[in-house]
Amino acid sequence: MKVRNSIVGLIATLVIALSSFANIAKAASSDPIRIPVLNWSSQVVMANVIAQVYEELGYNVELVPAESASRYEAVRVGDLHLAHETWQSTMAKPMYEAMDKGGLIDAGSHAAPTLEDMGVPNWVIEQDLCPGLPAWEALKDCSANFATADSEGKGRWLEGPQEWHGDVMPNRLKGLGLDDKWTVKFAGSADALWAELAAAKKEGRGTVIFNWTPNFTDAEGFTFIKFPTFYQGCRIEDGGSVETTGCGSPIGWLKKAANIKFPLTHPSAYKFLTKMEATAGQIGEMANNVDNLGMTHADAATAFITNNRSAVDQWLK
Ligand code: TMO
Repeated sequence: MKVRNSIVGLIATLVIALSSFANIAKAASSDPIRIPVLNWSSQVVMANVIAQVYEELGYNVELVPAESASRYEAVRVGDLHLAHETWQSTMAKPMYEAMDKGGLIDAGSHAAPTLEDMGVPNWVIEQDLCPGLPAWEALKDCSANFATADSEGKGRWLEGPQEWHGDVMPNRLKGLGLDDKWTVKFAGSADALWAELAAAKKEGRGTVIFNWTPNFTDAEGFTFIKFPTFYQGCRIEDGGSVETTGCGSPIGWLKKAANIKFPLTHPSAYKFLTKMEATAGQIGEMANNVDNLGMTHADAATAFITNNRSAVDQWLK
C-alpha cells in the first residue's frame, strides 16, 4: 500500500512537473512570431510560406509591414523576429550594422546567387535599340531611344522605389559620366516596373529598368547591363568616390537573419529558418505565382508549399 501510494505520488509530481514545463514552453512560444512584409513579390510570398509552416508547427504568427533597411534594427531590438530575404547588394550594410550593435544573428543563406542591377528586356537587344549592349559603354550613344515624357530629353533609368537603395543608381550615372545623357526616376512600386516592361514592349520603345534575379523575369528573358566590376568600398555610401561609384552590383548571397533570442524562444521555428535554403527556381516560382499567375500572396504561398512539399519537409527535419 505504502509503495503504491508513493508511486501514485511520484506520478502526480511528474504530471505536475510536466504540465508546468509545457506551460513554460507554451508561454515562450505564444509570443507571436513577427515576420516582415516588404514590397516585392518573392519576399511577401516567402513571408507567407514561413508563416504557414510556423502555423503547422503550432506557433502564432504576425505579418508586419516593414521597410527594407530599417527592418534590421527592428530585428535587432526584437520588434521583428527574422528577416528571411537579405539581398547582399542592397541590404548587407544595414544587416551588418545591426549585427555590430548586437542582437541580430546570421541564420544562413538561401541556395541562390543573386544580382540586383539595371538591365533591359531581351527584345531591346534583339531590336538593336542600343547597339553594343550589354556592355555599359553602349549607353553613351543610345539615350535618345530611352527618353520618356518625364525624362527631360535624357534617357530614363527606371529604378525601384528609392526606399530600396537610396542614391546608388543616380551616383552610378555620375560615376560613369553618363548623367548628362541619362536620368534616374524612381518607381513607386515593383508593380510599376512590370507595368513599364509591358508598356514599352507594346509601344516598341526602349526601356532600362532595375530588376533582380532570381525573379519571374528570368523565364521571359532579361539581360543585366555589364558595369565595371564591383568591389567592397567602390560605392559612395561605402566610402568610395565619384571616380569609383560607377561600379556595378555584386553577384551576391541571399541571407536570413534572426533576433539573437529567437533560437531560445521559438526553437523549432528558428531551426526551420536556418534549414530553409530556397533555390533560384523556387524564388522565381514564388514571384511568378503572383506577378504572372495573379494569385494572392497567401494563395501563392499555399500553392508553393503544395508544389514543394518534399523540400519543405526536408527543411523541417
Ligand atoms: C530588393 N530587390 C530584390 C527588390 O531588389
